[in-house]
Amino acid sequence: MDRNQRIRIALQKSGRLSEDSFDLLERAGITIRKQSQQLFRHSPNFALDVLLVRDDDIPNLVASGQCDYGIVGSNVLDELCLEQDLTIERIQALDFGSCKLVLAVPEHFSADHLNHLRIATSYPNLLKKFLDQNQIKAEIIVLQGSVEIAPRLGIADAICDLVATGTTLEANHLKLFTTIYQSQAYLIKNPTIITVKKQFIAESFEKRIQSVLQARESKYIMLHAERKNLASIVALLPGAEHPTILSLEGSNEKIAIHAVCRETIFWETLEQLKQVGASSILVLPIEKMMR
Ligand code: PRT
Ligand code: ZN
Repeated sequence: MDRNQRIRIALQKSGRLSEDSFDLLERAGITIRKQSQQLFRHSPNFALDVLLVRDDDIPNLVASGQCDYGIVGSNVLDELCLEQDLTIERIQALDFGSCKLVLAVPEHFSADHLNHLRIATSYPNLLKKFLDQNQIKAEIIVLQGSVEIAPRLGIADAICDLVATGTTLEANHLKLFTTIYQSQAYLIKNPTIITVKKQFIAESFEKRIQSVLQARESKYIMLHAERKNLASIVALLPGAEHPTILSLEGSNEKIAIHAVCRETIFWETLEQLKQVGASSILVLPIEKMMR
């Protein structure tokens, strides 16, 4: 396989981002064999190869040019960027891997500040940035894992760790003090190494990823309404551009409105549409979308 004719992406081998990363490629029509034990896999239907690694290695693999792209949590990326100057472009926030970096304290903790305390974390740079910005003087204890048990072990008074559901905090008798950072997975890229030969493949790859994300958020809505209510109905459609208006057979007043809504359609919106005279409302998922 010619490295100059194919793009290479670094994905997490196994962990919280793996399944969603593979799923994203699959939805973009890029097949990667899942069953294989190989850490390096070629797509048979797109000029893309996948390198499976630990998530912590992804930013450096991209910055060094070993891989053209990567998918990694912004927590890992920003933590590293605070200590190294990395040549990395953030192409796109993906809609998975969401979590928060929080400060948490034991349930019985009653003070309203963290000054002079010991805080355990695997994210010393993000924590230091927050402490400096808020003029908090605390000691940072760096731990690579099991941060949540540090207060019980007497190693720290508080922790700074990632939280998704909050179950782990609760199980360890910790409570949220404050959130310092919001994270999600990002598609990242080395902006300097895509050669002219690979430019076309890279553009096509990015367009497909964008299309998948747009299609996921968007819905196709169809409804009937009286022509006189057209303006108030269109005003309620979230993110709709240029709806299609069709006349209904046998009626001069009634029309059908079809539109692509680029934002989530909530039940509340459907209720409001009914209130302004819409009927026969259908909301359909969009599988693919290219603009
Ligand atoms: O082996 P490798 O180094 O690749 O994996 P890893 O163990 O370092 O990472 P992994 O798979 O745990 O997480 C990969 C990325 O997923 C993180 O860098 C985040 O961007 C994102 N992510 C999303 C999370 C969580 N949600 C999450 N909940 N990363 C970690 N957690 C931890 C959290 O710290 C807590 O200890 O999961 C535990 C459960 O969380 P609760 O709040 O749901 O109980
Ligand atoms: Zn990791």
